[in-house]
Amino acid sequence: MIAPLPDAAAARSLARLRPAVAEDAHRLLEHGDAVGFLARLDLWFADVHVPVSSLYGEQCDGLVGQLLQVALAATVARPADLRDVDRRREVDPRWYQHQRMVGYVAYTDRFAGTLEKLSGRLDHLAELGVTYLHLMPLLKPREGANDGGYAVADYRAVDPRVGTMDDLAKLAAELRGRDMSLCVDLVLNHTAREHPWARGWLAGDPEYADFYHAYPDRTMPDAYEATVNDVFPDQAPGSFTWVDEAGDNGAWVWTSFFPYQWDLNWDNPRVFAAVLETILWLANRGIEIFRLDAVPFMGKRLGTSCMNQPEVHDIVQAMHALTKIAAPAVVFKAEAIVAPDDLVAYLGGHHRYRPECELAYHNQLMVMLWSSLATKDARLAVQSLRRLRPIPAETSWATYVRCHDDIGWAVGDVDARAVGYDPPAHRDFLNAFYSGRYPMSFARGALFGENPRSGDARISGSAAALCGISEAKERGDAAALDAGIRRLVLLHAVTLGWGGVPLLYMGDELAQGNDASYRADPALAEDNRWMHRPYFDDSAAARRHDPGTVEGRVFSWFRALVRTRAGLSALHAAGESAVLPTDSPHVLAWRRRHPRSGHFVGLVNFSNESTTVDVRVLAGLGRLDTVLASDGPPPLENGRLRLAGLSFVWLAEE
Ligand code: OTU
Repeated sequence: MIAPLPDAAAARSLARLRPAVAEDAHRLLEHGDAVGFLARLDLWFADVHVPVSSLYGEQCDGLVGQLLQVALAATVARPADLRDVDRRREVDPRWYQHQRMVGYVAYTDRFAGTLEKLSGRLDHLAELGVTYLHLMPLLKPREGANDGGYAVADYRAVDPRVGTMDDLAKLAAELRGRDMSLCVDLVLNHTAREHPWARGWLAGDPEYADFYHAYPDRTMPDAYEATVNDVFPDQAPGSFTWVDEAGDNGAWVWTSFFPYQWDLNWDNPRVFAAVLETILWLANRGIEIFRLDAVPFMGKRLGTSCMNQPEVHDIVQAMHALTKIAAPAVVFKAEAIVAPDDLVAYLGGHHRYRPECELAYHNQLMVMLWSSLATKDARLAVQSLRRLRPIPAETSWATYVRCHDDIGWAVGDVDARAVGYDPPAHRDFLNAFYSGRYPMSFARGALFGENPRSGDARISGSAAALCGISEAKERGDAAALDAGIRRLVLLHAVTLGWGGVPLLYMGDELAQGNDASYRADPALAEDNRWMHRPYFDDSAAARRHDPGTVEGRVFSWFRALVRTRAGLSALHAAGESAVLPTDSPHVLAWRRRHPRSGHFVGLVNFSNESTTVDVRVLAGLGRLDTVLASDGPPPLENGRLRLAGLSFVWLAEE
């Protein structure tokens, strides 16, 4: 006998569950809202049922029914203004793909002091053309060291140092009034050890039984650690922490990150339900985009890296579908900083499309940009980006140059070898280069997370410091400063021209350098990622319109890139990006097209020297005009386009 298709099982489960849900929906919601809720239930049900049954067993009607009750309760509690956003997003469900989308990423305290004061910064964002504000972790963290807020002690309260939950809801409403969406971090992989779930688990409260992974002795931890990567080998070696109060005689608790961050046990359906309630509660405060932190770590399987396991995708798919049923305006962004072959799955790109996150960080593009800048050579970028699988048409990359984390050199061995690099040697070179140890390096970064056993390390440092701007300022070298600014602009010309949602990292629009002040704070001093998490520099911002200053030059380029991008329909995320092979090793060229647009072509030259490419690279792409370029339209010489050193060109079919 052939087993029935999972979708058939889902259809039968829906038939069983629907009448009761429909009755409740009509009782609790106004007619129109109930009709909408049930339509979404029908649309998304299989995307709930299939992953939930693979996670928690085929007999999951009871659990699914309970999760639907959570979704319905959240819809009932959803404020009227957010239901209006739902209606708008249901009419335009791909809103996050529009070329006008531009994100800005900031720490509330470092950007503005408090949530209340952040209102005063919205003009700055509007001036930049920002439509999406990602505020770094702001839910109430544990006291003391808290990994930049990624150790949450209470998901339903805001860090008192920046404000209250009411302040957050107020800010979200103000942002909506300006057509900006609020994005907030949601840490799903772990809670702080001070979180009530952890306290309840320690106290033996049956409600929280099995909320965390715990082992009485080293047998299982050792078995897992044989294949698990150490995330913070120097600051927090190992992936387990001995907790005296756990169980009868103490236990080893799974802590992938710092010892005070306890990994949740997602094998437990009550963890799933508790997190779902949390997400929907926060969505009802006005958060439109959830950045799902550290998702790859949520599934544990012996003998694997315990990253990117199939369970992770089941969890996120089910969570996503339930969120869509309750609060259709909400979208998910995956923070999965993983190898290129594992990345596309977070956007639902499996053997079949299974909706998962609408957005995911384009870590590979980011890494390739920095690698190309150091080598002045684009061949590795061309090789790896060409090999990346296309993403589902409903989804979108979040492109970025810098973020709050270190840069880990996710360079695929296959790709590195294909262009003649020895993979470990290339990673060593990048570390030496960006930490400024390499002779003649223009970079002023620092090594992060050095692993004495494997020799691996990553890089900290602000974009301006890594691009050579800081070093040029130190030496007072005007030509080097020019080059540094050109590098910073060139990198952003790629992220803003790639299609998808570009994320600008606070301070980069003003070329802010490293900030050493963290060293004076004992809770931060050990973690040099704080060097690239500066305070917003008001004096630098005051110079942003002065073309004679670094800030003025950088800021005006950022604005030009954003403004030009907003008018280019080829940059709508639903189109595809394809890397174009050129005959200059220094050039990265890519083409975009949307079914309703002409072509767009971007070209960047990573070399300080000018270079030429055969103009036939543009053959068949229509009549392309320069819409923005660092040095004006590229001259044509004997059938070759000349690109100035460290230049970018955006071409579009008018
Ligand atoms: C994330 O990063 C956050 O961005 C970090 O700031 C946190 O410290 C961490 O989670 C813990 O909450 O390993 O080096 O594939 O790369 O989740 C940073 C995803 C990290 C991981 C990522 C993690």
